[in-house]
Amino acid sequence: SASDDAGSDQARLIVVSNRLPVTLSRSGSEWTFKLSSGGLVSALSGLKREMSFTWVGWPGSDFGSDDRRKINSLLQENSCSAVYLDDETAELYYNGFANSILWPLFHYHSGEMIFEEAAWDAYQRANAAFANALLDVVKDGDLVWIQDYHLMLLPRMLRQLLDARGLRRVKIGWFLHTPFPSSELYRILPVRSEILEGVLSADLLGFHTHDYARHFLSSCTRILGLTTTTSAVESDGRMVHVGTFPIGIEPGQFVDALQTEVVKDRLAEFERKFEGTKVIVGVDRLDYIKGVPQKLLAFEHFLATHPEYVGRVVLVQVAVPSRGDVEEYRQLIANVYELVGRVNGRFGTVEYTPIHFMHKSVTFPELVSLYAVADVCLITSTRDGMNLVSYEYVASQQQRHGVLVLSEFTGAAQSLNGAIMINSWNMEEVSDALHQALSMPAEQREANFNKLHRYVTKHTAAYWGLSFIGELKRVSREADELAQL
Ligand code: GDG
Repeated sequence: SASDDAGSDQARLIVVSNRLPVTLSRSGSEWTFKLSSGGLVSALSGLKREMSFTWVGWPGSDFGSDDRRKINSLLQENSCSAVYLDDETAELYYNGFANSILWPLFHYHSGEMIFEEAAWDAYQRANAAFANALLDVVKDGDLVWIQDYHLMLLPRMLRQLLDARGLRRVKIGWFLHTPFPSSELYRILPVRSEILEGVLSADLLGFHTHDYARHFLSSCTRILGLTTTTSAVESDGRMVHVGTFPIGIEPGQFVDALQTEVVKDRLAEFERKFEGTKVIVGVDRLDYIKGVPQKLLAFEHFLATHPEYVGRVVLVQVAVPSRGDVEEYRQLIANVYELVGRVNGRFGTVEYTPIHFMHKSVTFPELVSLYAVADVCLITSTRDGMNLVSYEYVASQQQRHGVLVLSEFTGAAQSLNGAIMINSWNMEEVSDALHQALSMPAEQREANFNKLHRYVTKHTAAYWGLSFIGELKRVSREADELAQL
């Protein structure tokens, strides 16, 4: 199994991501350390229980050289190591290049992509800073697992530095959390070759779905003229392996939370509040890929075409603030506010508010209580690497066997058999799916839930991490054996 494979020897693992999963704060001269939450943190906390690793990333600020010394030792005690970037580089690399160029392009929003040379320069500087910082951490024979679109030049930059020092037994993996787009779209990127070549110095490249891997491979063929198979690219005389590793969640976190007093109390409150009313839940970072306007329009259409549901169903939408310093996100916020106001104005009464809209994040117990009370979870992403909200809803629905209505443009749609699949651009279809979900007989809900639940419980975050690391070790052993022939 993946787990035996990953645990079989004692290679050290180093995980690298843009942001360290920590919030550092100071009171007086004392620094304190708090683990922050988020998708990647949850995913890797599953892996952490199975194998230990050092986490390398940007700590969130430049800090001063005096503070850095204290921060570094605090981080070290917690198996973390910081890559410091000056504030201007950090801003331009993260917001300017990663979030304004690669993010829209990878999610098929090429219209939003504005290529700026200064942002590209900062992206190169930041990736180089990561490569240099890693040299202090990495020993020969280590496994380095690089995360996501922020660090696509890092495999190559790191490999060059390591080769120059004769550290030839370090193995590098890279995993993409977003979609990889069709080569027809990817090729519009001015630095398309540099980015592909950047990741091709890794030994193993991982994607959420077969389609993303396939798009990546055809970009390598069409743009770089490389020879590919369905699971490898030949680059610079080396085989670079390409695989599919769908991420998951830790379902136990949700099951355990449902047993706590806070969640039980809150759930009982919600049940009283929504008695006689069906609840549809939505949880999204307020990002244009999540299709929140499409969701609101479809809900409006549903109420307009099914008047018997007016007053009897609510949409509870959590919209977590995200990247508010990028222009496209500000426009999205204005658009969403207007739509919420319109639907509530059109169908609301003194007794009835159709959409409960929160533009803020909620606590974990609040989130679990909302998942648990909801009869339906509605996900309308127009593109989404995986979408973990769909998994989390299933993990919280042991009691109710609620219905998942899931956009076919999420990675999750490839795995979650048992959901009602929708094209989120088709308002009529989403509205029909809501009707079907709200009127589905209990036996069918249970049958669907069982299929979903089996998948979510087996394909956990730990399973994802161990599969990737197991495969990285396997392809490395294979390469070492070949080299000895
Ligand atoms: C990227 C890819 C891919 C949300 N609101 C609250 C809250 N959350 C948590 C959820 C979930 C996470 O945030 C969101 O994960 P998603 O996967 O749905 O979406 P992205 O943030 O866009 O993640 C995505 C993922 O990376 C992993 O590879 O699946 O496709 O875009 O865990 O629970 N948590 C709390 N309060 C909130 O208000 N506590």
